[in-house]
Amino acid sequence: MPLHTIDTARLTGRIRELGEIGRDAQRQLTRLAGSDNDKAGRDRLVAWLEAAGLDVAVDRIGNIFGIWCGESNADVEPIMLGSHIDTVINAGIYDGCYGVLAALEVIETLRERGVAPARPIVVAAFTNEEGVRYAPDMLGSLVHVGGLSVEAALSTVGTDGTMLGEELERIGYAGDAEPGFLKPHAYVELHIEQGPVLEREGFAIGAVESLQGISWQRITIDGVANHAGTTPMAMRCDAGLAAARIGLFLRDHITRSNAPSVATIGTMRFEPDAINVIPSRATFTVDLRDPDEDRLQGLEAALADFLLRVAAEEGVEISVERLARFQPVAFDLGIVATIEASAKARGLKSRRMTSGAGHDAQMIARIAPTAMIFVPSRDGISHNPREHTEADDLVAGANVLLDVVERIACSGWKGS
Ligand code: HGY
Ligand code: MN
Ligand code: MN
Repeated sequence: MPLHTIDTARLTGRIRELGEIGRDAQRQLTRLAGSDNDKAGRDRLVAWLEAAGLDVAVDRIGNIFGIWCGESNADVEPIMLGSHIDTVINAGIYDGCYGVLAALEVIETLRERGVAPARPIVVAAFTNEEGVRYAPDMLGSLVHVGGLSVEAALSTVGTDGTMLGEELERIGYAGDAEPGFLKPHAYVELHIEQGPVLEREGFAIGAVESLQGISWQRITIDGVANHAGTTPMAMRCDAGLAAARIGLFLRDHITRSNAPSVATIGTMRFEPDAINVIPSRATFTVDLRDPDEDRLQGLEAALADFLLRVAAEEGVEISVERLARFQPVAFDLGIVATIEASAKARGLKSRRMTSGAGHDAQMIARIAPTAMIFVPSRDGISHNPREHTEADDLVAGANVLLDVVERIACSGWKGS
């Protein structure tokens, strides 16, 4: 099979161009799901998909699909590629976008090389993968696989009080296709690693065989506002101090357990939020992850026990709201082996690995053979404007995706 190669300038040019959409006066890039910036990014992607001659469909949760049937039978289950183009706050330009644009690049390259796949090939851009404005994350792909009803998803209220369904209507991406209307024969997602492993160990390609479990909670602590100067420490019901103890507990508990678990308090809000008032309320989120489901449950249980202890010791009330909970996922080892074979044929060093980040692939794995391809992240940085992957690595990953698609789409591959 000839080793085709994608068009480097077209792929890297589009990544840069999409990366310019949604920047503020300080050049910070933010395209939260359902926002005007998200619309602008979506519009640009749809224009590229249409210019490439793909049929574009949008479903009721706003998932965008670019469909290339070629000479294949439109009723045959497609190969689905893709990721997301919504971002976190003050984001980099590669997270998600690289996978969607590389998927489009693969289709255009196959067509330019006159390859006639036996199956349709679909580019998917799933809604609200990041989950920053609306929880849970991977919302669009979760609805696609039937893990959440589209009605429940559309009525999700965001951190800003908006409703996802209304925002999708407002930006013109409340589509009419029924979620899940496309059941893939296989799904392959190309993504930056967003961690330090590939760069540190000198690998060009990650053949991702699994993805860790995720637990998101919002914790609200109610104490008693009081004077910062007159209230003796022993008399305080300090919601802020209780929150600080919980952060320290998580770090120390994980350090002691010597496990690969991770815990993040990414958002924190005090009320009344005044320098000389003991906080009456602290509201914050806890993101827990672990590749092992039992260990993740153990971590959740240890946190729940500590919340009871802190409530009693600090004289505060604590309530917890579940925002997301996804178990670890194992990917299709047949596709993983195809990724490794492509890397080898191209002289690229690859290693198997698990994903620390959540991805749409972890949802699609529920309905089809699925795997991921990673490329290195410089300094292991992501969810940060310093996020960067070298062009050679971007091209290498896209070429491996090209090979895997050709192998699956043109060879009657049946999965492992
Ligand atoms: O949270 C995650 O891992 C992903 O970026 N949504
Ligand atoms: Mn991502
Ligand atoms: Mn992300």
